[in-house]
Amino acid sequence: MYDRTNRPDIAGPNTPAAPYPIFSSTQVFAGFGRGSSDLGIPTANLPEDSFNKILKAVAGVDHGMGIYFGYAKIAPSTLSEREILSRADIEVPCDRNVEYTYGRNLRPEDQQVLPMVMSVGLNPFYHNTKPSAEIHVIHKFANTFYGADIKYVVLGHIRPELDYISKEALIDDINFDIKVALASLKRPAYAKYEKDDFFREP
Ligand code: RBF
Ligand code: MG
Repeated sequence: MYDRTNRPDIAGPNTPAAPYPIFSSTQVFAGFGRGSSDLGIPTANLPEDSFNKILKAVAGVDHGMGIYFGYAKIAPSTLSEREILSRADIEVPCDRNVEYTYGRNLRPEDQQVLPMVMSVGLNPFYHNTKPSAEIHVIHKFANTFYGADIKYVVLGHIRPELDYISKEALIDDINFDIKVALASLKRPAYAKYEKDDFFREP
């Protein structure tokens, strides 16, 4: 049983080991909006194939649904408006009013390679019926960026996905995940991915 009251400050070995690094490129779409409004921790929601890709990559080696860390880079969409609109899995139907800006108002500082924590699973606290993959980029963005491009590299696993007795307990654990991610990424064999060719302009 995972003990959330006695968590290590750092995750994984000193050098990323298989199946890491896991590289991926996709687009950001709108979720329920709970990350920002309910938790104060906004997440970039990814299409369902991103969830499948991570679970497949960690199958048999790691822990499946859970919390991961690495680096991410957000950029204005390179797709044409028509291509974006044809991707039904990016603009999921949701009842709230969401503005798709496709990352057009991202500032230069928002487009750097930034540390991230990633949640892959069913969000048991919210009783989601569909699995999801979402990334919280550890950075203060000025605007939302629905429809933007996102590139990310997953470098390790932090903990399994948990259910919680309160929202505050979930927020505490996410804040601890952020600390663990930052400490884990300080190690040179992890930090070097910030400069990886994968993140260079095409
Ligand atoms: N949801 C859960 O139900 N259980 C978790 O253990 C959990 N851990 C998370 C860890 C991180 C780093 C992040 C960014 C999210 C986590 N969530 C978890 C997902 C959270 O419920 C979700 O981001 C919001 O519901 C918005 O979609
Ligand atoms: Mg979200």
